[in-house]
Amino acid sequence: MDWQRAVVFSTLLAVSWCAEDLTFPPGFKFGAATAAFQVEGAWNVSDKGESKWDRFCHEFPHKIQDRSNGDVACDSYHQWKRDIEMAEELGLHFYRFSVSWTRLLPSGFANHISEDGTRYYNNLIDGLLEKGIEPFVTLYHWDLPQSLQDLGGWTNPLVADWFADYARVVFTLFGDRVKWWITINEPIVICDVVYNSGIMAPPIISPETGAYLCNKNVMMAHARAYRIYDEEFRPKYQGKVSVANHHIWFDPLTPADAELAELARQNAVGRYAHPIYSKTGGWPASIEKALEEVSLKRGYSKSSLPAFTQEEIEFVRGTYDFYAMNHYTSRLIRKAREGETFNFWPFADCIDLGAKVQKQEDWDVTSTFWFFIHPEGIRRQLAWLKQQYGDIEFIITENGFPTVEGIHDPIRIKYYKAYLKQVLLAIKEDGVYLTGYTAWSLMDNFEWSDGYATKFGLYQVDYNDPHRKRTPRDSARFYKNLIKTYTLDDGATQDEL
Ligand code: GBH
Repeated sequence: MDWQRAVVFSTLLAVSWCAEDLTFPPGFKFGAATAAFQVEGAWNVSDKGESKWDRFCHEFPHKIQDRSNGDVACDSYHQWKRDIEMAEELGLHFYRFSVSWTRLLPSGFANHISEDGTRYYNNLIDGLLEKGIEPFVTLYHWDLPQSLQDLGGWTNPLVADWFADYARVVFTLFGDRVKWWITINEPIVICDVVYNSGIMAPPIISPETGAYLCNKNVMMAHARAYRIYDEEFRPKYQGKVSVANHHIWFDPLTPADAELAELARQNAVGRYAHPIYSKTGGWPASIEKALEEVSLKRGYSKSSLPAFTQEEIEFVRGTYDFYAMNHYTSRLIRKAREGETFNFWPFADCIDLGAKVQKQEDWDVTSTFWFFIHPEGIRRQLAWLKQQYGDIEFIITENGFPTVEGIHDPIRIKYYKAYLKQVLLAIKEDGVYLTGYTAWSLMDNFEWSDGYATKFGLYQVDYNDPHRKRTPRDSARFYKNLIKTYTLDDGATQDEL
């Protein structure tokens, strides 16, 4: 290259660099996630107790797309060394996994701690730390002990006591080595999806009551666990605790729907975040009002959304050390027209707000029905959260993409790039203090009511192989490379795996 061409070339490089800075800030952390029920299998080995998802799959196989269950799943209970190896291959800074409540406490209560369960999580945690990978642990990712479900599960206020006892056991056993904690994964799924849809465990439909009882109980359970950590464990271990909310980004269909879109955000996110992250605590005022109105209209004497006492408001408020955000998809929202029927909230309509949701025409669909592609949604969601709850530390605890088959997954890479670009804009343009990103998922796994048909893995899992062989997809190479180079720039070299 002669000097003139060299000058032109470097100028072009500099210009494109300024126009688009595709690098992540130094110190930014990348991880990947799984959840116990989705990967562990070994559903009844040793003294493990039955969870509500074990029961659901066994009793209602027709509710799972391929009539499958979590009995063996990815067999991570036996394949944990390979799981650690994959995390190491990718160069992950942290691995987010969850503890199975009934593997540790077979009866659901803290009267008996399983030695076998303790050993399993000790092996996983120690193995990760040996490789310099931080364990990022979720206490509860949807697998409630069936014994507690039989007593009403998340609609029984005593669930806060049961969860607090369980949390104390987990912090006691593993708190010396685990510094990152999520109490509960996606309360909106545990409450709103479960009690509105009947497609997840338990199949109890109670949209007007169950979903809201659950909402308050989950907030109290989270706060109990947070306070226990704060008082009994933080002084010696200095870890961080939060709850991972699920976020569907709502945009108004027309400008006239702007207020409704904001109400939907408060209903989907605010109802689970405002009590914890806002300055005032308690329910978002707009939602408190809307739900009281609809409850009275339905003939109830008071709102279906249980009130917090002042003491409870103070107890829940501020129970976070960072904000954990799961995000996948977006919706457009509009006012329902006379006579329109409603599909169930939150991935579809919202009867309580008289709202219909839809996809924007130019959003691509994916292999699973609830998921449309809208990369800008993740940026707007982060900016909204910052505006609502202040300039706090954010970590994306889940984001990922579903496919059906195959090792070559250019579409997943395209998704990750598009969403991560928006994440960078949130950091650089909107000033969101975002310190980490988690890919869902490290490997294909039991995708709840989709069974094994929908695949989110960076690694493919062969379910016909007794050892559940894991093979890296092209997207695994992409992610490894991103972690190594800290840039989304296409020019960066692709590593072998
Ligand atoms: C997250 O859920 C979960 O944390 C994780 O376990 C899961 O594997 C991952 O994302 C990918 O799905 O009846 O219309 O609500 C995301 C929320 C909740 C989306 C259940 C799909 C079922 C469809 N999911 N929902 S619907």
